[in-house]
Amino acid sequence: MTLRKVLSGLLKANGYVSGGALAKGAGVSRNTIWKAVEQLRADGYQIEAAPRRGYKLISSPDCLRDYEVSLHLKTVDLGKPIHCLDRVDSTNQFARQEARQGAPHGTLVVAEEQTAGRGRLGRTWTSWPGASLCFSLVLRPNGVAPTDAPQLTHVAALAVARALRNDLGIDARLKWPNDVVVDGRKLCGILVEMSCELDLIHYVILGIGINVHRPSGDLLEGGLAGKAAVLDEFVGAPVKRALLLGAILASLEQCYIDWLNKGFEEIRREVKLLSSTLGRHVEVAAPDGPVAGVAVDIDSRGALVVEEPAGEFRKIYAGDVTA
Ligand code: BT5
Repeated sequence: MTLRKVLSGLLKANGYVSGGALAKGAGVSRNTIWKAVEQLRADGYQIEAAPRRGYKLISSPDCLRDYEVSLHLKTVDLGKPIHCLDRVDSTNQFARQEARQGAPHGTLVVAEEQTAGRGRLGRTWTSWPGASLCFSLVLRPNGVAPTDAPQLTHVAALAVARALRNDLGIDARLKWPNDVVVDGRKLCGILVEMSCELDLIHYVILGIGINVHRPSGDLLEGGLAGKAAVLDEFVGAPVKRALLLGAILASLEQCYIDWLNKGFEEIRREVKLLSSTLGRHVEVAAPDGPVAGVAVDIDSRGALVVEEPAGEFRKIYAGDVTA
């Protein structure tokens, strides 16, 4: 808490701020401020100290520590509480354990490194320590029917795309059902998992993985070469992951509340506008066999509607699209 308050004081000052003023703002002693500054320096913050002028923040590292993440939260529920982990098998797995033990709606789990990041259907999500943003949220959508929960994938994808478009000016598009793509390459994957009874959702775990920096070495080669996008390369400068996380959570909270209050229709309309799938000839690996045709719609339940060459319309609720 002290670190957060000191960092916040340094950021607000936008220049030098005295130790006395920081101490007053944080409600602690000047000695505690001195220790907090030393801790922040050890964590990679560059802080200048000058006699009679105080402290000045010169630069911040791209870190995902809880005090840095919480500083950029603009949400009411999402991100409260926060678990920032150095290393975990999968943030979705960790969040699920938390949810089972009663973690509240909005609980955020973010990790610097995932050792067993998951995609859908047992696939792997690859991430790189220091270069990726991987996080999961515990959601408790009270009153929503389990059959409507798959819409959350679209809600989340739209929220990520909106944040990237509005805050970073990136032409982010949505590839049905769970990818955010830029220039046809996958920048972000979304994994929605749910625990429910026939007519009651216990909780939903929403996991989001984003490639932010290009990993060092040849780590993006092999299977992901040419298929994965890296955010920095579209922004033209290194993106701070804590800031990005704050922007995505704000956007997500807005989309989520709209979805709860107004239903799926408005979200669906915007998803369709940003879709990179609609209007194209696609091949879909659907659970009951391959389907090929033109993707013509996303229906009121989030299913992809494909018009086959014979003129028949097929609704696909889950699958992988190759365009
Ligand atoms: C997804 O699955 O795209 C869901 C990814 C969700 C990852 C987040 S990270 C935080 C949370 N914790 C987890 O354990 N998971 C979530 P799917 O549509 O099945 O896509 C998986 C496929 O995407 C893989 O088979 C690869 O082809 C490709 N892929 C894997 N890593 C990638 C990356 N970093 N960038 C682009 N594509 C990737």
